[in-house]
Amino acid sequence: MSIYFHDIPKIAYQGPNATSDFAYRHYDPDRMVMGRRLEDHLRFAVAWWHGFAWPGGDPFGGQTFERPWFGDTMDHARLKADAAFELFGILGQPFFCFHDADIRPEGADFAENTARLDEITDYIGTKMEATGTRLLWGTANLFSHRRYMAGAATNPDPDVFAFAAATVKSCIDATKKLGGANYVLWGGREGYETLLNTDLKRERQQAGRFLQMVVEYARKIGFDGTILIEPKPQEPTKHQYDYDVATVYGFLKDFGLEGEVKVNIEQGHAILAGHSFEHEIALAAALGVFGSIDMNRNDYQSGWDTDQFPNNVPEVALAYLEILKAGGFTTGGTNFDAKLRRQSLDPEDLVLAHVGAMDVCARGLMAAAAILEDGAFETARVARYAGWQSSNLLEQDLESITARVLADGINPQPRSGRQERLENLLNRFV
Ligand code: XLS
Ligand code: NI
Ligand code: NI
Repeated sequence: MSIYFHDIPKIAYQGPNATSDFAYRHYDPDRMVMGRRLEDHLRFAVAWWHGFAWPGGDPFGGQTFERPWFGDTMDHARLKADAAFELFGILGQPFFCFHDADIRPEGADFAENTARLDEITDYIGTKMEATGTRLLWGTANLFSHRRYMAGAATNPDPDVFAFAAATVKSCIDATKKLGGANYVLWGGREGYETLLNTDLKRERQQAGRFLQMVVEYARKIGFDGTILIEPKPQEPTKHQYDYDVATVYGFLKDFGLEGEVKVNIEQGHAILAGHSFEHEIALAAALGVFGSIDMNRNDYQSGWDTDQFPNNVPEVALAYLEILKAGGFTTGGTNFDAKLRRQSLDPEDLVLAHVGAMDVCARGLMAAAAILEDGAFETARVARYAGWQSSNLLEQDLESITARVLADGINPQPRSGRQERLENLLNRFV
């Protein structure tokens, strides 16, 4: 029986000339690309929070969406889960992601929160078994409730640290119970508004010890998914400690966690940090910490984390190019941490947002694969660094190098970087 998405058909691949809105034009899950099914390359996930919990508010006005599951009882939570799995059945994407606060109503205290989380994850688990939809990652919402306004792990009040730690434990338990492939930590309130009231050094220590506890517990209970930090420079906090991939890597090194924790990189967060998405992915891959992505873009005029569905194939292609170069996803995937615009009231808006996004990503990934299979960029890159192939400079020191510069009369001649040629070449693929 349909809960919400009445009359919307299951979406199937119909090819680029399909006439219906309710069709995939490019996302053919079974298509083989570089030896792997497209579905297994992309590993799409629907985000519970934007799709089912977000009411359509903005700073100037409240709820615009009217969903039958909005309310704070467990009956509402079950209805929400029913609607979510109805959407998953329509889209046929393999994964979803959730925060504890998305799937259960807030209780009076930690014990009630945990009991409700247990109850609703039993319910969701049954639906997962019946449908085959899997959990890409679970996470704890440590930023919405007022108790977290001054941070969770980095709070000046140790009771808040304790409540957050217990909550994360309950969410790792729930993620393990549902067979989650990853567990994510995003620290929206882990930062500060003003140094006038902040002990930055202490807060950083608290965050480091908190993450060590998370890793210790996950390993102890045999959670075999990947633990991921999601970097973001600001919003909601003015300055967040997990600024970008480079900052997170330094933090992981500092607390001995670089072999234990990877990153979940979000397109919009990369832009907020002054980077491109592909830069963040390439850096994470180079440092051995690439894990997963949140594929949602910002509005480039407002310059804020507007969480829009992707709609730009060339942009997306560059991201998947770096992912494929890094060997593709292992436990990670493509999570649409993206919400509708607040005027998009209808059930079909939610369906079509995902359909378009999945098609854009499929085109991007196939373009990236074609670029790699063609090999022209790799040939150009190898040629650019060719001089290093026969060089032992990095084993020398400043004095021996100086002697060689003098003896050999080394006098370097600049060569073109050929950027425009490569940009033209790229446009043949996207
Ligand atoms: C917010 C983040 C958040 C995380 C999960 O900007 O993107 O949605 O992905 O807590
Ligand atoms: Ni975000
Ligand atoms: Ni995100």
